[in-house]
Amino acid sequence: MRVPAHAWILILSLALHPSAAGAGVDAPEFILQWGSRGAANGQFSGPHGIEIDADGKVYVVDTGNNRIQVFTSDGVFLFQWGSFGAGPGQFNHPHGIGIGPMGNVYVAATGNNRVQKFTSEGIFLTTWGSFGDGDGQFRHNHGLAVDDDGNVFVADRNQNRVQKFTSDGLFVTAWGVPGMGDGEFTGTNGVAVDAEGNVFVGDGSPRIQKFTNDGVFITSWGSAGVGDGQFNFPRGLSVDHMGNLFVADRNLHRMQQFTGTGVFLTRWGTLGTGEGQFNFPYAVRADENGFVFVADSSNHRVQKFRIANQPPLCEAAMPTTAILWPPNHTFASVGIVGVSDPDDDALMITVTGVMQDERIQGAGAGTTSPDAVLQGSDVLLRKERSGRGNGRIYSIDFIAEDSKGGSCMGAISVCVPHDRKKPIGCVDDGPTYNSL
Ligand SMILES: [Ca+2]
Ligand SMILES: [Ca+2]
Repeated sequence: MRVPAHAWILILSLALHPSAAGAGVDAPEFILQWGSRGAANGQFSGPHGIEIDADGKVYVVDTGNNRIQVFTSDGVFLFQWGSFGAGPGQFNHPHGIGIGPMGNVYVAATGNNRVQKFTSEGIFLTTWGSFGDGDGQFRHNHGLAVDDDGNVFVADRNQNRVQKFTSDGLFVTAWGVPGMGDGEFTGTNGVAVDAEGNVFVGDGSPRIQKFTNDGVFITSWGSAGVGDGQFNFPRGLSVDHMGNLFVADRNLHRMQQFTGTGVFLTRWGTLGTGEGQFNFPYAVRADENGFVFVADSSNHRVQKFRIANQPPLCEAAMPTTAILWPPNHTFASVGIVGVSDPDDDALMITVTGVMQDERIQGAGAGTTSPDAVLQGSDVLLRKERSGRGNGRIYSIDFIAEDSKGGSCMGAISVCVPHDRKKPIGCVDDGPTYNSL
């Protein structure tokens, strides 16, 4: 069989294309802000912690006012609790906050070296911790994070360690000694846990360290400086549901976004009071809806950002059936798989056109027509080819759209081979004829 130079053969063993690697993304976009300096509802005095619950409510640690304020996702004040002191529900310089899988709220207070556990409405449940060096004691606890199993991780700053507790405050383990090596700390500050239970820690050195759920060192990245992936006091950490790590790079007044393995993705922010500017941002939290909230401490406000949408990826698209057989002139329904979205958005796929490399109703190809029928995300293709040809190729164009305006266009090919001789395939003579 003579093969035209431009032709290619579609073999059964179709290889998956590697999906495009995310070499950088757009910076999140500013959505809104709330807060000003003061002690009234919706005002702040140097907020050092922030957390989002499963309903999207925003819990802000209003450090200077020794209270927790709760807002809607758009900054409407809902309720608050707390005052200065050492009693149940009172605080002394609270910093870290985390919300467990059952909705319970944990707050680490530096001044009295304890963690308090509350209901989602702020009703006191229990407390643990005191000043000291033992298990479950603290020397200025800062960041706090809760994993999906309810374990509570506390950055025990002046002991240069992270302590892990059960959801009720029973000591599980601790790790860290002073130093700059792997698994060593110069004052632990920010802590975050991803969906797999990996623990990320920021300390006084310009780096992020990643550990297993029990504190085994995995990797670290970062160096001193102002470039991408460099830090000057990475104070606040948060992992979103896609595994992106957000870092509040406090002394550089900016946010940085990484993959869970430390690949730099983007950064935003400079010193200032404008939208998207920061003044010592202490904490950052990403929710499950693509929003990022920052406790912009010295601006006494919260800023809300939306993570930039990434369009779907069509490159790895494949037909649900690549070879149609036998050629009995009936229709076969073919769908499209392999289209993905970096944000995990739901996708709508629409087949937009079908072309083929053999004439419609050609000699020996039967007298049926049309040869394809569009059916939304699927297409009906006629199992048919010319008896004197080299196999029929259907070229199917489609568009994939996410719910945020992102889209990609792609094409797949389906073959009706001339015969069953190995290798089974088709010679593509070009998408010349409209199958519809
Ligand atoms: Ca998307
Ligand atoms: Ca052909």
